[in-house]
Amino acid sequence: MQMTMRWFGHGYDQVTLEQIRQVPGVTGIITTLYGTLPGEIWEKEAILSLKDKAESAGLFIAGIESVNIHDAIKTGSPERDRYIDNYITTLERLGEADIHLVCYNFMPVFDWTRTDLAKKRTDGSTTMAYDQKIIDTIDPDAMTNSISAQSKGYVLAGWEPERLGRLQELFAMYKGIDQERLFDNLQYFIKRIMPVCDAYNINMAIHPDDPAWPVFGLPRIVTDKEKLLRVISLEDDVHHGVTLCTGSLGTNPANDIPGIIRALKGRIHFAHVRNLRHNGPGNFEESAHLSADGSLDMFAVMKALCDTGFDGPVRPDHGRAIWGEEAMPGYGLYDRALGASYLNGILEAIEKMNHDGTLTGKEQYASE
Ligand code: DNO
Repeated sequence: MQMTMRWFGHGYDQVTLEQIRQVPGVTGIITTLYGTLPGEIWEKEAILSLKDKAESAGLFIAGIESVNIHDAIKTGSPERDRYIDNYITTLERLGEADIHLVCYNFMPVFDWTRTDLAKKRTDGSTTMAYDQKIIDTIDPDAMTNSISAQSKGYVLAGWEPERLGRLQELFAMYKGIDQERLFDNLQYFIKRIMPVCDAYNINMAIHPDDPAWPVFGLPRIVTDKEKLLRVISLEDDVHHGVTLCTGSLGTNPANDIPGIIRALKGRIHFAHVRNLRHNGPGNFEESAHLSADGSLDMFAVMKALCDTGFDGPVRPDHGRAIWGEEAMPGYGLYDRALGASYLNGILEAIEKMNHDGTLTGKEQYASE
């Protein structure tokens, strides 16, 4: 497993590559060309310069998160082929630059959704939180305004101003798009891009929907084991895989994440590992990574990833804002560095348990 951290690029991220390089065990970054819009072809020079920046800092690009999907592709509108052609060109260029992992999502209109970006916790830290009761009383514009007001001037991933300025138009585009149409449109996209993924050995890793249920009546198709298995079955090609995001799937307490990991064996190409605390139905907050601070068993998650032979990039995911750090909500350095160290500790323990001949832990967790 390669321990990585997400980095948004110069001018977007307050964290530097030099800082990331000093987090123990972190060797790679997950990054993107943040300024590009969905549907644009990525410039070769820009990809190579991003790669060069990572390598000059002693790191490497372990994957791209994300090459975003244009809404014409998600809705299956007549222009989709043109945008898929563009996507294919971007994939070719990434492959030529020796980059072999691309994370993306197929969520309509909104990417991840929160109602509070700085909820105060009892230890004085702040964190991102979600309460369905609040969503039920507001409209999408009100939620967007509230997220923008709390973003501290940062452009949040998935909340790019270009999209948010077109909310009504986007909602109109998705009129009549139900779950089945979304599955069909995803399949069409995957079938068209797989030849280039095969040629360049690029793993595509679809990100689950966050939270794992429909928001504002928009359909969501990547929310639980059954749907993930359906997603995978859309194309029998190993390059068509999943980003296992514990924070997204974990929003629904009914999701057994180690069980999902085992069911997706061989098709998980990337892992986002973080914890969250369920406060009630449809109500959660992002906790520290430590199992005891949240509702997820992080040891069981890491163990399931190891047992199923996952050896791709993993990253700590969102962190709380701690120690007075001024940072993009969810993406400060300190708590994510603590998360990476904690996950590395779990990995060391698993490795040593497996190598000393006592596989007790493995048996115990596998049988659950
Ligand atoms: C939020 C992230 C998501 C994720 C995209 C993948 O912090 O987990 O924005 O990057 O959904 O396309």
